[in-house]
Amino acid sequence: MEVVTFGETMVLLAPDRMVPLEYVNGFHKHVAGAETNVAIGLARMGHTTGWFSKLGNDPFGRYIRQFVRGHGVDTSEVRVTDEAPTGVFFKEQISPDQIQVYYYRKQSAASLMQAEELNEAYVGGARILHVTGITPALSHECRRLTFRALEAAKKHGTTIVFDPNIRWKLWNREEAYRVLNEIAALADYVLPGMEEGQFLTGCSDPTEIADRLQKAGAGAAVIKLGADGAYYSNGRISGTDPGFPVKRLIDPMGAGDGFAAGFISGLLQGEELPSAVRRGNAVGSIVVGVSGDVEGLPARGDVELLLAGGTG
Ligand code: CKP
Ligand code: MG
Repeated sequence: MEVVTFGETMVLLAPDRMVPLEYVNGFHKHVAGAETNVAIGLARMGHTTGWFSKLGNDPFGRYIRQFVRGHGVDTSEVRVTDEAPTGVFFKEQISPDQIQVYYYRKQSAASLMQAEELNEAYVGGARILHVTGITPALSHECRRLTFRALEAAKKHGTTIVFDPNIRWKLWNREEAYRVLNEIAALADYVLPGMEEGQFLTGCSDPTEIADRLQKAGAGAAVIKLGADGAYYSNGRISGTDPGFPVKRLIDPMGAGDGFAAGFISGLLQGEELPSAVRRGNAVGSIVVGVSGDVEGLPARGDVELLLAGGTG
């Protein structure tokens, strides 16, 4: 397997109209989870990926597994439990960039993942382990599982890519600060958004944020700047990739995961930091033009076209 990732994937119920949620009558069912967004994105670009989690023994759990597996992601390490239901969440979108989410995921099946259940060989056998800051926020055990997975990656020489993906609805600031910084220090690549970088380091400038993260132990830092692209540094090379103009902003959710998928795809192809970042920006800019988290993830050819200066 080239990439392994793990975390909670839920059914997303997205309203059929851009009005406050209390006025919505119809919803569309989607599958969403930062980690499966990345795994599916990578699979679509031709990479081998695996995702593990815990799903409820219910229709949504079966739907998620079939959906993820249907996109070519290995789900052999996914567990099923009778103890809790599969998590769901609702999206409220009043305008293209005004989005709120409402989670129904407390004590969900995924939050019952156990550190002891980790298949170390599965993580150690991958070239890259993708980790997000959502998983350690789910429960105490999920936090232990996250650190166990990081340990397994370290032990087997698996490269760690970390997206902090801070979700304020899931934990308090002190805990988030401590745990996410601890993970960042273990990672080969840290991919925060600007606000996340500011929170983690207390610095306001992308160059300072990247510096701080590296001084604390991270191999390289890539600070995502939204429409302005991304700043990157590994201590040897640094710079800003300006990104790609977005023709149609339909749904910014999943953009960060698209970036991660493109970036990881670049690393797997042996690209240097600047090209991998450019590939991340290319995928991110394509994803925001389509509604849904995974629906807009491009095939390899579409990314190459955009990188070559075509329309993407
Ligand atoms: O940072 P992004 O907009 O790329 O992440 C969106 C995902 O996993 C979404 O799919 C949702 O399920 C989540 O983040 C989450 O748990 O908030
Ligand atoms: Mg994100």
